[in-house]
Amino acid sequence: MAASDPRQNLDLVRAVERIAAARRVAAFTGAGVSAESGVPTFRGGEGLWENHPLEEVASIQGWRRDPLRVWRFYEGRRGDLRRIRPNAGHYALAELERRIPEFSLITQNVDGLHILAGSQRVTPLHGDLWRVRCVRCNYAAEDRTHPLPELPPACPVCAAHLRPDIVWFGEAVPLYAEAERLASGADLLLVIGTSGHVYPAAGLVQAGLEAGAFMLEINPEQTALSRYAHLHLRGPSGEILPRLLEQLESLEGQGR
Ligand code: BJW
Ligand code: ZN
Repeated sequence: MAASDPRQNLDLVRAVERIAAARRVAAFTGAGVSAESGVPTFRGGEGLWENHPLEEVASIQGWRRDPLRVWRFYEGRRGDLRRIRPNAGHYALAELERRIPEFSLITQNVDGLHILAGSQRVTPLHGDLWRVRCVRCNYAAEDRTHPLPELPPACPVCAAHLRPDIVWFGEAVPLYAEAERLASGADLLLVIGTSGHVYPAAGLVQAGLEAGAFMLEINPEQTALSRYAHLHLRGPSGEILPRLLEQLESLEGQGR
């Protein structure tokens, strides 16, 4: 987003005014928000899945077929993540949460970067790369050990396999009802860095719109959700979100 483009600057001002006027804001993020931290997105040129067929490493069928292969894939992801830090977009969202009393963040990302940046009200819709859970009993825990001493790891309670605590294709999304409550209670929905291809997550946008929310999309590309956006700020979230925050601060400084 070029700083000198007058139409885009006008859109930025409109977006800031919406944020300043909103009572309840729900941000809905996807892989794009972490792209500038160096986390590959799922779809498109450098898509994460190019070397790993999606259905083999992120589906319950793939897990049943070959748990070791799935764990090797997730160990690679966990290893990469140890070197990765939140970017300016994550920090701007954490700051927005501090400024807006009713602000919630629903993320499809499993990288934990929103929490690391300081966001507190986070609903991790598709799970968490740093959590494991037992396939047999109720054991579930955070485990940041890397590399894990054995793959697949064994449950300390019942010795069955532990799996990554991630929502795979074909699995129910346990936090969906909570996320839907947040999206449909918002008067402003920020949709950031998601292609909108994966359901039921993308259905949150519909839920928010049906309840009357204004939808602001931040994405360098057109997406499956763009046609529902009232306003689309086209550009990387690591640049746009800090600019929104900066302008919000100056608007508040003017006593508005
Ligand atoms: C930037 C940027 C920058 C780039 N700044 N932006 C047919 C139709 C509809 C649905 C289905 C169907 N067939 C099957 C389904 C269901 C299926 C589904 O949706 N499939 C579709 C792919 C077709 N969904 C499921 O299976 C879900 N469960 C379910 O439906 O359960 C039913 C059930 C009920 C009861 C009992 C049992 C079952 C579960 C879905 C789980 C998804 N999990 C994954 C992988 C696990 C996580 C992991 O290992 O990492 O989650 S899939 C993957 O996609 C990941 C993501 O969270 C998710 C969304 O991707 P996201 O975030 O949108 O990333 P990208 O790469 O797609 O987009 C990146 C965007 O960023 C782009 O727009 C870029 O332009 C942008 N960008 N740089 C801002 N700097
Ligand atoms: Zn167990």
